[in-house]
Amino acid sequence: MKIYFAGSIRGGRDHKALYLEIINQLAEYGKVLTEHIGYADLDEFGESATTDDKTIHDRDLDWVREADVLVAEVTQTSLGVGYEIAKAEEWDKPILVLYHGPDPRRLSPMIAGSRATIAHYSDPSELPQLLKRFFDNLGL
Ligand code: 6IA
Repeated sequence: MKIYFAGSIRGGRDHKALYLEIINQLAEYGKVLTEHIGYADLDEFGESATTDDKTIHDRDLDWVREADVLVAEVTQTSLGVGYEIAKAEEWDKPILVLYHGPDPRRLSPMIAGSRATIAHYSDPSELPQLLKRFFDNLGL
C-alpha cells in the first residue's frame, strides 16, 4: 500500500508536528511517499532553495499517480493540498480528508462536497480510529 500524505507547506507550517504524528500512524498501513511533509526543519521556503517549483510539482504528481490512496490534513488552508486532492479524485484514488477546524462548515465546499471521505475530528487522539476505519473500509 502506497500512501500519499498531503499537508500544507507554503500555506503555512503551523501544524507540522501534527503532520508528523499522522505520517507515523500512516506508516502502520503502508509506505508513506511524502514523509518530508512532517519534517520539522521544512519551512515555507526550505526546499525551494535547491529544487525548482516545476521539479517539485512534477515529482509530487508522479507520487499522487503512483499512490494507492491520498490522505490530506486540510485544517491549514493550502492551494497545493487542494490541487492534490483534485488530482487524486480525477485519478479515482480513495481519499481521506482530515479536518479539525472548530466548525466543519468552514471547510471549502469544493472539498466537503467532493468524493473524498471527510473526517472531522476535535482532538488528535481520535486519529488512530479514523485512520483504521478508513483503511478497513478500503477493502484493498
Ligand atoms: O501550497 P502548499 O505548498 O501548501 O502545498 C502543499 C502540498 O504541495 C503538499 O501536500 C506537498 O505534497 C506539495 N508540496 C509543496 N511544496 C513542496 C515541496 N517543497 N516538496 C514537496 N512537496 C511539496 C517545497 C518546499 C518549500 C519549502 C518551498
